[in-house]
Amino acid sequence: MSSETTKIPRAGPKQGDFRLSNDNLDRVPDAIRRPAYDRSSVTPGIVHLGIGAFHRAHQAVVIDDLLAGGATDWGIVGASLRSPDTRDALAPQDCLYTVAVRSGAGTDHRIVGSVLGCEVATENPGQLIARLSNPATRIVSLTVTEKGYCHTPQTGDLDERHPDIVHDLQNPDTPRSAIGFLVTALARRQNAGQMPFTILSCDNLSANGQTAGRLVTQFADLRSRNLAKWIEAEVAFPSTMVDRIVPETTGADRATVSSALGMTDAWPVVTEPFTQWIVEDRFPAGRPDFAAAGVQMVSDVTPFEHMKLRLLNASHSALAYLGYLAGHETIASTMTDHRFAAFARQVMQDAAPTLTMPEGTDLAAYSASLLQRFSNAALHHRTWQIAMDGSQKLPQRLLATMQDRLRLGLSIDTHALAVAGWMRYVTAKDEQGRAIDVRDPLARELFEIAERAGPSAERLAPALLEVHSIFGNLGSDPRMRNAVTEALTKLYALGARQTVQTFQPA
Ligand code: CS2
Repeated sequence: MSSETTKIPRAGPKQGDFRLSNDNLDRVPDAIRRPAYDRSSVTPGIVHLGIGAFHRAHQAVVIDDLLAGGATDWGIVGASLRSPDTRDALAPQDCLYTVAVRSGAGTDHRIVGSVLGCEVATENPGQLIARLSNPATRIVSLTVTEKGYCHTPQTGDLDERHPDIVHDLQNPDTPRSAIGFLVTALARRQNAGQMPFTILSCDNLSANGQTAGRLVTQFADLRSRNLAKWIEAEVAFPSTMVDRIVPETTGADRATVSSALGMTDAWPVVTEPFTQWIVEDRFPAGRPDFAAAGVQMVSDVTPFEHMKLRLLNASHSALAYLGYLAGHETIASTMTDHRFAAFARQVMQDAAPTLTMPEGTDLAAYSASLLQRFSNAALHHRTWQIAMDGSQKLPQRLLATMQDRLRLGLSIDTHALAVAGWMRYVTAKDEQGRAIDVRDPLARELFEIAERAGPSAERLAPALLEVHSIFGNLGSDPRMRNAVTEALTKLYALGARQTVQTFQPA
């Protein structure tokens, strides 16, 4: 998932004197697909919080298809919660941007027009609250990354001591967090006797809709019992499974896309051919005909969400930590070493017995397709990018599977090695002693634990396992302690490459 820490490359090529914009669309080469509708007749129906690369390569493309099919009251207004970079890049180009789909077969460019405007929450919180409170806004979708939910990852409950939550309780009209914005806008709607909007979480959390619902209600309850009750009764929080690999856009991407366009696109997105969106069908305030654009509408997304988190995201994180430690810059380069590919397959195989899937789901075929997607060398998906925010990702990607496997009496050695890779990574020193730029809300705390423990698996593994917000009770389970300590011992002794090479599943 794209993060708001992503920086837009500043200097870039100038393609003639032209910049992608409504006026210049007819100068784009004919082969490049562009909005097949009159953008001036589109009105916003969706506000999206966290308009990063992932949203622009996924949901906004679906909406672009629906607008072309005539659903013209479902345009998107995006908001960044912190950084002005996306707005600064998109505003001069009427929020048009290119989606570059890359694979071994080449690149397919498409210009997307579904984003009608882009706001920066911190600059004008009042404007965003007004937009959310406007009855025309019927869906508020979110990709604010795991840490954007201000919760304790292990329990899924609101972290009432989170600085943004503390701030938003005291300053309801100038919130900082997504939860703060949602609750203030919902309170306005309740006071005005209006219907609420539907909240559509598109982040990689388990039961993302339910989780968002719990957090919004818990926060509202801190403000007013009556508001919390109204939210419980009236607001829908459908869960969704979202899937598309979208690496952060680089300066080189911007240059190649601009050259294909013959004009500058300051902020294109680069992605893979695969895209999937599964959505629970609960939209009391209305919705576009998602299915017409290939979205799977279901009554319960849980099995698909677990499948994706435990197969795709789990093996992604495993490859990210261990691959980074072994000196691989990207996932595709890590996958060229067949031992890493075999390890990723094992992570998926070990997750399979913990999943209960609808009849007809072929987990082996799904896993094989994931391995292929990870090997897409046309994507420069950095291990460092995926390694970000591990403290927020581990519980739903790796630890839930370990808990289930322990319950089933199965070995947890494969996942223990992935967790040990994370532990070695958050020491902030790689195997050559070079600094690792660890990005994680708990980076400081984890680093201090690592400093106190020193480079000793016997000390480091139990110390990190005590971080309750990540590991909960699993951290004190002797089977967990033994498996992780053993894996970390090997990592220290042999290094990541060799440890993975000698890895034999039990
Ligand atoms: C990745 C995901 O950055 C990460 O943690 O595992 O963003 C992954 O690429 C997407 O979930 C794929 O759908």
